[in-house]
Amino acid sequence: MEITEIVVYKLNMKMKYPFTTSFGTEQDRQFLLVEVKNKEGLSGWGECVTSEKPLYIEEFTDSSWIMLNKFLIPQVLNQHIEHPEELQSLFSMYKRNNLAKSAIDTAVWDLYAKSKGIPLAEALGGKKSTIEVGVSLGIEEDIQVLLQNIEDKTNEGYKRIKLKIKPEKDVAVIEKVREKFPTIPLMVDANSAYTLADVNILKELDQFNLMMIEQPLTAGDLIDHATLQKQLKTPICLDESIHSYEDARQAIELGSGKIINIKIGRVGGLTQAKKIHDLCQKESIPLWCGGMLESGVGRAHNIAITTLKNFTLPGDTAASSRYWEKDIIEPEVTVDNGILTVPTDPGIGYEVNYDDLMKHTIEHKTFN
Ligand code: OSB
Ligand code: MG
Repeated sequence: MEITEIVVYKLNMKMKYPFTTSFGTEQDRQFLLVEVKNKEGLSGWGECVTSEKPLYIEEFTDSSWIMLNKFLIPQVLNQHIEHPEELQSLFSMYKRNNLAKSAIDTAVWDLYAKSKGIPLAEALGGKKSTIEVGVSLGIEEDIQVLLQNIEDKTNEGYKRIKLKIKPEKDVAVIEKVREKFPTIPLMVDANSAYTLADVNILKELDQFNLMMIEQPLTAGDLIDHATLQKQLKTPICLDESIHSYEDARQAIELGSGKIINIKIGRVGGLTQAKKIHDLCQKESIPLWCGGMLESGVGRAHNIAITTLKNFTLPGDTAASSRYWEKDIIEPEVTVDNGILTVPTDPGIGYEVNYDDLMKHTIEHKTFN
């Protein structure tokens, strides 16, 4: 493949509903799309899953824009690339900035699969034709609203419900949820809102038969999570602590958790995601694919990686309509009774609707 042109798009896209986590509320998604084009006129698409502010992770949309423009795009433009794995060595001298790296990595994987005429899932080695999905629900001020959201999503057939928690919005909330829904597959996500001083609160969650507690402690921490896991019956799932293969290896060695949520962006792209997948499979650590409130482009990549064997737990890759009035891809991602059918067209298997893309684009830049 020779990448002859790259376009970066900065989008503002309003979600149907606000989404509240322990770190804040988001409704206006501001993120980037990267389009890589080859000589033959094929386009590969990737999403930079940043937000306007660095609240979940240190990167943010404007920082990634600079990272892409100044450092990453010059590394791949007009390069001859046989396989997307070659980006690892082209990017490795630049530290972190995984969300920006992932935007190009995923676009090049899409282009690669399209140039071979095969679905991205197949290019990655995925074998599943359907995947199971769950849904992540934000914190609500009013418990009745939360209970209604859970009921709606359960009725739609989602395979598990994930609830965001934070201090003061934890044990009492989950107690009410379990009263009404005693047996649904349920988990919680704290987004790093606790410390080891809160161990008694976290231990109280053990009574609710949760599938897991996602990222209770500081982003990046592995040591305190290992200490905490020894005191909890509920498995800990790591999100903000896993940025690389090395993080995953160390987390497994330390016993920092029993499950890993892989986000393609957070680990720097599909090549790293696949490498972490293979390690976790060998080490019997179950995986699921996390979400970043993506547009259809990022969602399509999440679907493709989830077809790998060790993604055994339902992920956060819900239907387009859970987030958007109208997604920017065609067809939109649909979920039927918690089951998502993996597309079979080449590459990501969805077409970007250029008119819809442009409706949400506030700035774009072409490199050639
Ligand atoms: O921690 O998994 C998270 C959304 C934004 C940032 C972090 C997280 C989330 C979600 C929503 O939980 C996942 C989704 O529905 O895309
Ligand atoms: Mg999370």
